[in-house]
Amino acid sequence: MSFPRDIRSTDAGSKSDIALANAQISYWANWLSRNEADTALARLRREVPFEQHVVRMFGRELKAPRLSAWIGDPEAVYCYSRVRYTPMPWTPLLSDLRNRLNAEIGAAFNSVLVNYYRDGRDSMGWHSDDEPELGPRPVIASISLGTTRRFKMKARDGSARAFVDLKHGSLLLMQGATQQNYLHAIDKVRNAGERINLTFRRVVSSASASRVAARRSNADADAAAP
Ligand SMILES: O=C(O)CCC(=O)C(=O)O
Ligand SMILES: [Mn+2]
Repeated sequence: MSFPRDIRSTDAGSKSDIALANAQISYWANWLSRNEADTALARLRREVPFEQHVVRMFGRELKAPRLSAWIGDPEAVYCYSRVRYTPMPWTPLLSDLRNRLNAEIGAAFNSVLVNYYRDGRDSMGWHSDDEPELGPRPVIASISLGTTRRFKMKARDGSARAFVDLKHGSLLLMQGATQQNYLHAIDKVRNAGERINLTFRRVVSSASASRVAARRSNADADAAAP
């Protein structure tokens, strides 16, 4: 599937900057048209080989409270919760989205973490996308599909909190010092339908990520708690 520019419903006015000190965050509510978003959600559910990643903590193995897939160029190796993930190959749809983002944002994404929240019991604990292999000041482009979920942010120093409700077809772009200064999370909620989130990233080195892996484990320990 391709997304020719002329069938998109996005208008430049739909971009909004989120005013948070020491962060650089923009949001496009309708980055994908309704049709594109519907098609993408249906195809990703069918085409992406989701797995339930295991997170290791305190000598125990727990299942992450969501399904995930790590997809990217062969060199984009990623470490999460002390597990090393070799990327699975791009699907045509994910490759199209990557190319479109790279062209529009001027980024060079080489990978995407696909998360599937089956319902409101699936979640993600507080963390930031600051794995060493993403380098300093990473650019993260997050596309949401399906049920709207609340993306919460809090400053590491406690000085600010904010949230954005990420709707079907939206794009959230985080860059600059955002990951350095803020954590983010998706809480469990009652009665939510399914949702897929894509976070496009650029892995610049496959440095050992044990420091962050430990922090991520703690985040998932919170999220996995009943
Ligand atoms: O589901 C979301 O909107 C956030 C996902 C996320 O933070 C991540 O994949 O690192
Ligand atoms: Mn994240």
